Amino acid sequence: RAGRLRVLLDMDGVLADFEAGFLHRYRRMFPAEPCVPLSDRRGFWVSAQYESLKPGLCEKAISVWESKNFFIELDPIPGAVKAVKEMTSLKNTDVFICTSPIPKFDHCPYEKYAWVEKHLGKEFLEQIVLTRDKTLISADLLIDDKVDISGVEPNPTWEHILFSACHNKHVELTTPRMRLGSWADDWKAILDSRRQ
Ligand code: DGP
Repeated sequence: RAGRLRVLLDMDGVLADFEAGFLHRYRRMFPAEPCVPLSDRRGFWVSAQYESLKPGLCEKAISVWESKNFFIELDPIPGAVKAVKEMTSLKNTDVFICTSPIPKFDHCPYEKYAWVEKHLGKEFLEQIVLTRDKTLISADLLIDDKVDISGVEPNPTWEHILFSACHNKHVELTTPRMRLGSWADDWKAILDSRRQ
């Protein structure tokens, strides 16, 4: 596949709105407990911030994304569906979804496939990569909202583009790392910068 650009897209926080979906369901499940408004979110780990708000909230937070229908009901991030379809139709471009399922497997992996079928279509089921270690997957670009992506491979082939999210907006990136602020930004220019 020489001359082709391979792009990995993270799912939660990049295609599916995990943070808004979490807050909405958490408030429904635990109306008497304090919560973190999205504007106050800091750090990738939702459970850690909730635990520091009040001891015991870590378990409650985890029970939210472990609940049935959590992942399938996530709304798409604005502009994501259109961007993925456009990206897929570009010449010499292979697009994959690279996502880490939670270890509790009752609902999450199934619902992630169902979400992709619902929002991107049956054909896109071929493009899904489920892995807990994204450093193993080779590509030119990985668009992901997690600041630190590490694993057993010390030198992943991809360049990580940080997708902006409520929890990483305030993180200062060491150059030359790149950010994609939203799907309204010029993601095509970022792809083109990696083409030979
Ligand atoms: P990723 O593919 O790297 O975007 O993984 C996202 C998953 O991480 C998502 O399904 C939910 C999970 N996640 C988010 N916050 C927490 C947390 O605080 N604890 C745990 N265990 N998982 C979390």
